Amino acid sequence: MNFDIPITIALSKGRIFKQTLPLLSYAGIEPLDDPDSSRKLILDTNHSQVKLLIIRATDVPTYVQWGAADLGVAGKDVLIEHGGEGLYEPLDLGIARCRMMVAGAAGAKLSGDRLRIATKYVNAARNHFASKGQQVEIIKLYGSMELAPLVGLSDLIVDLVESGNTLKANGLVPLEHIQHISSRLVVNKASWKMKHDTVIKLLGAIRQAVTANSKFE
Ligand code: PRT
Ligand code: MG
Repeated sequence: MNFDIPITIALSKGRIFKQTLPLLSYAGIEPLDDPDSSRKLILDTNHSQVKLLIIRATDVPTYVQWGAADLGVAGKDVLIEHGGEGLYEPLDLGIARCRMMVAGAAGAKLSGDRLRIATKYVNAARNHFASKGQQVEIIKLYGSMELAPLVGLSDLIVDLVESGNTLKANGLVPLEHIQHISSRLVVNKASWKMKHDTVIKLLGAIRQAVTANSKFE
């Protein structure tokens, strides 16, 4: 692909960066630095016009919404909490997959009066229990949710589960499936209009990579 206009893509370090790299590579984009060894927050690529921003996973939708990045890659969990304002979400990348679950001690009650739910995913948790007609008290945490039921802060938690090892190590079990989570490509609405041809071409190349990826699963 040729890039005749500047394109900025927001990514988080870790699993999203690692799993997005092969998709970008398919579109001919190769970063010139590795975010794990470099402290740079703006990575140059083999295309002088294409830059990668390395930011916190939860900040990706914000950078894209405000146009500080044209595109971004963010987990559906993060997008649900952000609300999606100012963003298009044209492509499920099928990467960084996990499940959003209700978890707690084995045999913990899932219904009852005013259950307390500790979670980082306040919107998703509220929607889930509301859809079952259940009034719950949500306690917002920023991490280590598994601790909350162990010390009586909450009855249950809502968290992401991949292998289940983190729950198990803390004596908890998954109790109820909320939804499958994967990462999505998001595009700033103004960039979608103003940089339409380039964005559409890039999207097409990444879509091909996603299809090729899914054939190996
Ligand atoms: O930590 P920071 O605030 O910087 O960001 P982050 O934790 O959101 O970033 P990162 O890279 O950890 O996650 C980025 C995205 O990856 C998330 O938004 C999810 O969409 C997706 N993802 C996929 C996961 C997991 N799998 C996952 N297992 N995100 C987090 N986890 C955590 C989970 O919260 C729990 O603590 O891993 C633990 C459970 O894993 P298992 O294998 O023990 O079940
Ligand atoms: Mg993390």
